[in-house]
Amino acid sequence: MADTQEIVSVLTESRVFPPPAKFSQRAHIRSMEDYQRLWDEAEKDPRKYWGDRAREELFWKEPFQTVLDWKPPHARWFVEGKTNLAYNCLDRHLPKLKDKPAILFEGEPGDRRAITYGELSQQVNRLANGLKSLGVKKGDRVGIYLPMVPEAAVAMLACARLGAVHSVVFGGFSAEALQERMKDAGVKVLLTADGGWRKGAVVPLMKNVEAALTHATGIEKVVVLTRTGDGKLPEGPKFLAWDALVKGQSDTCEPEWVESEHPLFILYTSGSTGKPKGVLHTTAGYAMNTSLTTRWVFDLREDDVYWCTADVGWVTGHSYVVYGPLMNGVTTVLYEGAPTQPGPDRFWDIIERYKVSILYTAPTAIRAFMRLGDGPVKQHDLSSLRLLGSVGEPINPEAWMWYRDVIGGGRCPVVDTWWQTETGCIMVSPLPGATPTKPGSATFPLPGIHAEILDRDGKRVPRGQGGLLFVTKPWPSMLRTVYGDPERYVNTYFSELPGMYFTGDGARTDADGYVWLMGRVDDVVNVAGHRLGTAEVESALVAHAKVAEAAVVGRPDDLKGTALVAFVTLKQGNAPSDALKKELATHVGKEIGAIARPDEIRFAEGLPKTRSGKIMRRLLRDVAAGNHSTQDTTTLEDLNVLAALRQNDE
Ligand code: 6R9
Repeated sequence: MADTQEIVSVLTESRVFPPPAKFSQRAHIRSMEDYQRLWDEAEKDPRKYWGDRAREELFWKEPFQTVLDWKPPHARWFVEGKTNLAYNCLDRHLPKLKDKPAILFEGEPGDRRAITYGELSQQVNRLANGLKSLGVKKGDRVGIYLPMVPEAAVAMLACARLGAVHSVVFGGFSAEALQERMKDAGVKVLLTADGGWRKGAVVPLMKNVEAALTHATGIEKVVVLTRTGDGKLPEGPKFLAWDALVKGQSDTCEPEWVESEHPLFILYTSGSTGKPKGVLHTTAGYAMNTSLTTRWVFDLREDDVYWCTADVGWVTGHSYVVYGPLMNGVTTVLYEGAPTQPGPDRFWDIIERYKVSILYTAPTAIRAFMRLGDGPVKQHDLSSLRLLGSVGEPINPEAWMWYRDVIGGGRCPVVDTWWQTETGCIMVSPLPGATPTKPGSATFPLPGIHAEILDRDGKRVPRGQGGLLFVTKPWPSMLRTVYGDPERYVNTYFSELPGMYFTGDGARTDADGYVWLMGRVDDVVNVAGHRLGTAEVESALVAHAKVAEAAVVGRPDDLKGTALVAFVTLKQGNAPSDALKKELATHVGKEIGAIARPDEIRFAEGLPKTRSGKIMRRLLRDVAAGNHSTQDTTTLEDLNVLAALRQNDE
């Protein structure tokens, strides 16, 4: 839930920053009149609007006739068309951009590689041919568990070229999390590496893969890239070296021309209940929206050096590290490691050396840099920057101002972009040449995106009031289903108000109609920009032999946005201790990944419950935050439990 302090501070925010005139003059969208014109066009005839965009944005092997087939809540876009996303990212640029860097890579240890569009295209084709030789065909699922190295992009594009469906798992996830996802997606081939570099140490990807393979996963082959080790493979016929697979493969590969609605990828994300959901995106709608929003929101120009710091394991990495920039033919920076390795100025050093012009990062990172002070920033020349973006969680006005003033030198527009794994692309965001920005507001929905703030009855809430954020009309890059669980798609996203997509976020508009995001209204928390379901962490905790019951809630945190607090009751015969706290935290790390490790574990005799036995998380949120609850406790089964939890506080 939103931090109340945050809400107060954004409510009183009155600063407005119009786009710098020099920026607007050269921008794709130059004024609010231009924005309004596009908005009206999309509103008047959405099929014409999106159809035109799709024809402009993509190369079509076969044209579509039907822009949208909408049987709520199921959408099919650009129905008869055929295209290929790898072709759109690479081949169509080659006549002009063959020798232009597509990727500027920097490893954490300092190794560097520049890969041109020509070279990237060859690498993708070789790997695609290699995958074919392993029997990968259109529609097969391929797992990707790699560090942030160029091969991660190569792997995604090779899948897209073959019409295989990729499922990337963030390298920070554990063996258990990997195994669960691979099994759910029915992955046939897994592309991985021996390890990756993070904070000067090796992330043991291969070890995790081996552990995952001790369970049934259905994986037939594991292709291993050498990154950190000596190239020795684990024993067994499943394992194959990446180099050996691509060696001798042809560097041309005919793209598989797929239908618009052919699945492109499955990406697992946390929900309010149960296991992570496999969000499924299809080809053409996703590609079109991603390409368009990258150009408009980041106001891309041919000579931009664009750096999105997200990992390819998250949707931001899919849409705005790999597909969006490459579809637009710009140069994208890929950095493997931690932001402060080896020193607090690593990011600024990278920006200075590569002359990065657009930086897109998360509020958590910005707040962490803010804490380090202006010193590390001032050591570097950041004058190449012309635009700054933020994503992943609400950005507090103070961090926004620091970003603008200290990183952007006061001259770069800041775009705070709201979107989700499910939306595929940016939905609510300033257009930097047009929109006057306010620190902490994502401003307005993009043209054609009907993001609306409604109450539970579907009525639009008046300006100034809070409500739930819905998207009331379909858009091309919306998720199509939850992989393997079509009912969950309907229940999770379209049951609050039938036919309308529920985001899970609370939001309000101010007197000028600006949108202010207020955080999740469900049991999803955003820890350091990483999306987690409290239910997942709870189920990891109760899987521990000593734990009877667990409830996990978010607590506002200056740095991470939200910190995780776990309330745990123990099975009889087990005593609370600091050692056990450590053991439980490690256990969660093993079950899910380090990002899910609770920041605080509190042992309790009992958890507050309603008479029907539901844990009252809203009360626990107050206890965790140290607030005296003003909430209604009439349904609380045992008031003593609450009193005891509070006492533990003192
Ligand atoms: C892209 C991404 C989605 C959730 C979303 C919301 C939060 C993302 C935000 C933001 C406020 C922004 N979120 N961007 N909240 N302002 N600019 O992060 O996808 O990992 O699926 O998370 O993140 O709560 O619902 P994902």
